[in-house]
Amino acid sequence: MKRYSMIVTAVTGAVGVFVTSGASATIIDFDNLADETVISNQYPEATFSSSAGNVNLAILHGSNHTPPSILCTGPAGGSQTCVEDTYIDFTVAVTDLTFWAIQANAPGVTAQFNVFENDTFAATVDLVSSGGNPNDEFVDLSSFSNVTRLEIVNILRDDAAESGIGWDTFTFTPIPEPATLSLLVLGGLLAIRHRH
Ligand SMILES: [Ca+2]
Ligand SMILES: [Ca+2]
Repeated sequence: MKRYSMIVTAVTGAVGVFVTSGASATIIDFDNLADETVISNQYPEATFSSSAGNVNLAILHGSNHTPPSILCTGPAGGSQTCVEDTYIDFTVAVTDLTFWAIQANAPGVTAQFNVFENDTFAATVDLVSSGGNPNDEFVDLSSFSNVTRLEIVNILRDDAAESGIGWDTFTFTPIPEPATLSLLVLGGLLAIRHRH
């Protein structure tokens, strides 16, 4: 009896730590990166990539949301254009995903988001911009759960009306991993056994 009690205490204690850390929101704002740094694997929660020959860059922009840096894309080794794809692979599936589209100046659908849940394509969501200058748009993908990948694609290529779109302040909550949930179940079983 005494041993079970100790195990239950240890297991529930560990689960408590995991659940607490898993439930808190993560914010990736690029503000710790020097101007024109290639964004790839600097953040343990997510890996950034782009289409062949292109990269994601942290650039100084004076973001209204988390200044001073935003994410902007462009050809590897070249200057930023902010019209290439951004792919984000989350280390642990996430929920409550939101972020900002920076300087979405042209009205209408000016980019699209391919959302993957549990490594499977779930839906394409349009960025519908109200347009104007300046104009940032809040992107709310919190209706999706277990998001493992986000693709930002089809950014409007119109130098006069749009001139690219940047991205900033990716906010999300990692979902506790299956190993943690197993611990939770184990803790529950031990607790039941303990009561008997
Ligand atoms: Ca920022
Ligand atoms: Ca723009």
